[in-house]
Amino acid sequence: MLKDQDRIFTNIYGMHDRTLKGAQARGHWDGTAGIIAKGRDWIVEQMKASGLRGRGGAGFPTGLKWSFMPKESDGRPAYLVVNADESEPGTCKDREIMRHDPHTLIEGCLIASFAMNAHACYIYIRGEYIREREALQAAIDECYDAGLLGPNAAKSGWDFDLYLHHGAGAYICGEETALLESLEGRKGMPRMKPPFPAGAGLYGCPTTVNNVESIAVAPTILRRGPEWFSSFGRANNAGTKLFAVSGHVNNPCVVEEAMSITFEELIEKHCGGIRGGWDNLLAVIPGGSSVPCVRGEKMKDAIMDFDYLRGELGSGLGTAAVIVMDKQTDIIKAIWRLAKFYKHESCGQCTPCREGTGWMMRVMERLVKGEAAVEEIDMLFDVTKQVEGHTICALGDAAAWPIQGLIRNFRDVIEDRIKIKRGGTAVLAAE
Ligand code: L3W
Ligand code: SF4
Repeated sequence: MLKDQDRIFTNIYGMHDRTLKGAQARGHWDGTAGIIAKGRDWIVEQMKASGLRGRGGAGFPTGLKWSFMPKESDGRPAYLVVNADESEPGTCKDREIMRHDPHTLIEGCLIASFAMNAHACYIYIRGEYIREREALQAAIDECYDAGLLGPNAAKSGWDFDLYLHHGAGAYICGEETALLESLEGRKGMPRMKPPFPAGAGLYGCPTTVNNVESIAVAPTILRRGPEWFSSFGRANNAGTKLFAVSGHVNNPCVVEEAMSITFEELIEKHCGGIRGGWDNLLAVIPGGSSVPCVRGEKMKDAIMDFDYLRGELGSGLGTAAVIVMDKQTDIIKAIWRLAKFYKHESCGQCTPCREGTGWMMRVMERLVKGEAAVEEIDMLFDVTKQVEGHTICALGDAAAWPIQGLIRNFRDVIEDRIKIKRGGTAVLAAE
């Protein structure tokens, strides 16, 4: 179990003073100018050496992403954009950072922006996060008053402005290019990639979009050293990580733990166990609603990191939003609810997603009631394969994967429901 002295987020439960004074007393904003004085290359190399992988879902190496930004300005300004549009079902870790530990994020914005030659940073916060917006804005205001933001920010010699922009409730605005469109004042519709934001992002300028947690951990990594950070977790899966555990555990919570902790340890140490005991565990979605669910019996010894969950279980760490479902759950209905969510949130600009999400949702609706033919299970799976990888952004994949996970892991449950509905015999489409 991670020791308290190794936790980056020292106020994740809001037990301490979240103001600048309190944050400084806990070690934040310590030696910020000294870190900046070491220069861009040093910062980027340290971040690469730490092994930090993006905490927003895709796990892209953070230092590498920062290195894509042009070293010298070509006349265009560079921007850092923080993706705080936390909307992935089950995900509520960034909320806790912004509510209770906002200075970790603000200090990270300054250092990361300097490393990427950006004098301005926008934090795009989920519209529904009203209290978090207030807490973050209050912290930003404090920093301006204290000279930590603005001209010669934190006496670093770097002029830096930080803006908070709030969304209006669209999940798709968490996709980085839709977020940029929205920030520019247009409808949040994803752009084709490439070009990636590092080449042409906000207002056509070099831009890096990073998740809140990725930026908020950077100052501590730079203060304590990349070796300290990479001493947690396994190779290629380094660091500490916020896990948001919800659903049928006795004590749902957000907790910072070492990456690669086992699922059993995570649940027993921090969540008071599974409701009704381990024998009552049906399924887990280990990384936010976009990754496939896994059968409960495969999860107990699972290693909670990118490579294990994807490589061994065909799922993913995603945002590390761990959704636990016990045997009282109607798993078909739970996945149908996600299908409904993705249909609702599809921006509609590409056909496989616009049409496919509705189609998948309608078949799922019938599977919930058992009003389908057994062959339709394979047909539904085929359709998910037509959607996956054939769309402009990852929402198409995100809509397809939970259904694939259901069919792979719970085909027996789907078939049984059809049989029961038809009076005990599986019905074929030809009948
Ligand atoms: C320059 C290249 N940059 C990749 C950058 C790219 C992006 C990052 C990752 O989707 C996933 C999605 C959700 N040159 C580059 C490059 N980049 N190649 O690296 O890119 P990508 O395309 O792998 O992922 P993505 O489009 O950012 C994110 C999944 O995460 N997810 C959760 C999402 C929800 C939230 C939330 O609520 N906070 O994030 C859960 O699984 O489905 O697959 O920056 O530009 N050659
Ligand atoms: Fe829009 Fe869906 Fe296409 Fe993404 S995949 S661009 S959400 S229609």
